[in-house]
Amino acid sequence: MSTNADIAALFEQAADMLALLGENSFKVLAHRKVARVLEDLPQDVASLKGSLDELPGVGESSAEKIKEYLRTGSVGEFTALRQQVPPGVVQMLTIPSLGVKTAAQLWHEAGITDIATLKQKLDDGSLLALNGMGEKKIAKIKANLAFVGKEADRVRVDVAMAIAQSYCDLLEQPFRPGGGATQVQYCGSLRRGRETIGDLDILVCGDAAEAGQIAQRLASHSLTGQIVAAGETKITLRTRANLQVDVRIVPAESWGAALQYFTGGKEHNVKLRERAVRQGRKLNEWGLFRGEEPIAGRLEEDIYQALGLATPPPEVREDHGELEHAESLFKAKASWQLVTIADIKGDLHMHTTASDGAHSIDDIVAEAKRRGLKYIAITDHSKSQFQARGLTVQRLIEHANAIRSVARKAKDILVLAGSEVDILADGSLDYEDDVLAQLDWVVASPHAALTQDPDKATVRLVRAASHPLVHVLGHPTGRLVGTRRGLEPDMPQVISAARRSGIAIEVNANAHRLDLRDMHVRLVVEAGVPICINTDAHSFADFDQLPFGVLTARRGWAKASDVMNARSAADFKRWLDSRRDAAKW
Ligand code: DGT
Ligand code: CA
Ligand code: CA
Ligand code: ZN
Repeated sequence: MSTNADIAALFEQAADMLALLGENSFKVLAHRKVARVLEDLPQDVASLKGSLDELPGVGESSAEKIKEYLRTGSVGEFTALRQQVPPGVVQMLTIPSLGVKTAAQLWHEAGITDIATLKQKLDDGSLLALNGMGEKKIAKIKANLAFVGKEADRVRVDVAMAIAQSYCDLLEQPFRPGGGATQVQYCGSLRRGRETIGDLDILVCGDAAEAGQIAQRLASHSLTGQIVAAGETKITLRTRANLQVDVRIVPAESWGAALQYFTGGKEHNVKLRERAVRQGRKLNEWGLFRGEEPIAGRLEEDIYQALGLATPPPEVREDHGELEHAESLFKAKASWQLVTIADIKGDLHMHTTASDGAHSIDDIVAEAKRRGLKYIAITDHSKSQFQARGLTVQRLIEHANAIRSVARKAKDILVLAGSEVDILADGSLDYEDDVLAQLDWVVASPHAALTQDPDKATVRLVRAASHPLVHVLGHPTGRLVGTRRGLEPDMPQVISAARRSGIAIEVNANAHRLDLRDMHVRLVVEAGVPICINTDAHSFADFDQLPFGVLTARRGWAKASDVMNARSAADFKRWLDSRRDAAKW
C-alpha cells in the first residue's frame, strides 16, 4: 500500500511544481485529483496496471506516469519539473501558512529562492510592495518561519527511518550484473534510535572506484533534491524535503571501525578513544591501531572486544554509563540483553470503530493474530473524549460484551475487553469504579489539560497510578515529539506510586508520542516497575510503529524481563488474575 501513498505524494508535489511554475490551474488541479484518488484507493495500485485509466480522475497520461513509476521507481516528467524549481523555493512550502501562490509570488516577483533571503526581505520591509502582502501577512510568515527554523532542522525518527531504508534498499542492489548485494548500514542518531534525527549517515562497504556509480544511483532516487557534493569517499545530498544525507564509502577492512565511528554518539566516541589511548592504542574511523599496526577494524565487535568491552547496543551509546557497564559485562563474559521486537508477545492498547479507530473488533483481532500477537487489549476512548467518539457507560458495556463474544471465538489469541480511560485534570478517572470493575484491562491516560503546572501534573498522575483498578498508565505525559511539551510531573514520584500499586507504565510506541521517553524509561526500569510497549493502534498500519517503541525502550536499557507484554500469554494471564483478586479485597 505504501506505493499508493508514494505515487500520490509524487503527484501532489508535481502539482506544487506546476503551480510554482505558473501552469494553468486546471492542470494543477488534475494532478491533485490523481493524488487524492490514489490516497483513497483501497487496493494496491500495482494490481490495476491494465485498467488504471478507468479510475475516475485518472486520465491516459496520468495512467502512463503511474506505470512508469511502477516500472522504474520515478517519473521522468516530474523529475524534469522539479529541476526547474530552485530547492529553496520548494523548502519555502514547508513554512506553515505559506502556500504555493505566495511562494510563486516571492520567487517570480521578488526573486527569492532561499529561506535566508526570505528572512532578510521580511525584515527590511521590501516585500510590502508586493500585491496582497500586508504587515499582518508578513508578521505571520515571520512567526511561522521561526517555528520552522527550530523544527525543520530535525525530523522524527519514523520519517527518517523510511527515507534511510529507501536509500539503503537502492544502494544494496548489486552494481554489476551477477554481482552480490552491497553491504549498507545507516548509522548516526538513527541507528541509536533517537526520537529525532538531524541528518542521515549511511555507510556503504565498497571501493572508491564505485563512487561515481553510487552518486549516480543516489541522484536517481525520487526523494533526492540535489547532490551537494560527490567525492571519492563521501557523497552528500539533500532530499527534496531538505534532509541532509551523508553517504560514505568504506573499505571492508575498516567497515567495523567506520560503523563504530559514525554511529556515535559523539561523547561515547570521545570516551572510547580516551580508553584506547590509556591502553596505548589509537582509535579512529579506519581502525584500532598499536603504533601503525592495525589490531581491529573489520567488525564493530572486534574493536569493543579488543578494548575489553561487551559491545554496547547502538541505542545506549550516549555516554550514560554504558562503558562501565560494558566493562563489567565483559569481565563476567556476559553480553548486553536488551528487549527486541521479537520479544513482544502482546499489545495492550488499541482502538476500534467504537471510538476513533479504523477497524471493527473482528478485523483488528484478525490483524493482531496475523502479526503473531498472543494477547491484546481493546481500549477505546472514555466518555469525556467526545471528539474521539468516547464511549458513554452504556456503549462501553455493550462494546465490552461485543469484544467478549469475539474473544470467545478467537483461537490462539487472548483478547481483553478494556478501556483507555481519561485521567481528568485532578487525577480522577472518567468512569466510576463500578464501571471499571467490569473491564479486563484499564489503560489510564491524560488527553486534556496538558499544560497544567508540574505540581498539579504530579498529583494527577500519582493519583491515577494509585487507583486499584488501573493496569497501566498510558502515554503518561501526553507530549508530542517536536510539537507539544505535555505534562512535566516529578517522574520519580509517579514511578513510586506505580510500584506501590503494582501497575505498569506505558512506552507508547507511536513515533509522534514515544511517551514515556528514553530517559524516563531508564528510571522506570531501575525502579523495577514493568513497562508496556504498546502501539496504540488506530489502524492496521499503526502496528508498524512497534519498532520505535522498542528502540526507545532499549535506549532506556530495558531488558525483555522489564517488559510486561514480553511475558508469555500464560505468565501475563497469571499476573492479571492475581491483580484482579487483589482488587477485590
Ligand atoms: P544528528 O545527526 O544530529 O541527529 O546526530 P548524529 O549523532 O547522527 O551526529 P552527526 O551526524 O553529526 O555525526 C554522526 C556521527 O559521527 C556522530 O554520532 C559521531 C561521529 N563523530 C565522531 N566524531 C565526530 C566529530 O568530531 N564531529 C562530528 N560532526 N561527528 C563525529
Ligand atoms: Ca546524523
Ligand atoms: Ca552527519
Ligand atoms: Zn489510545
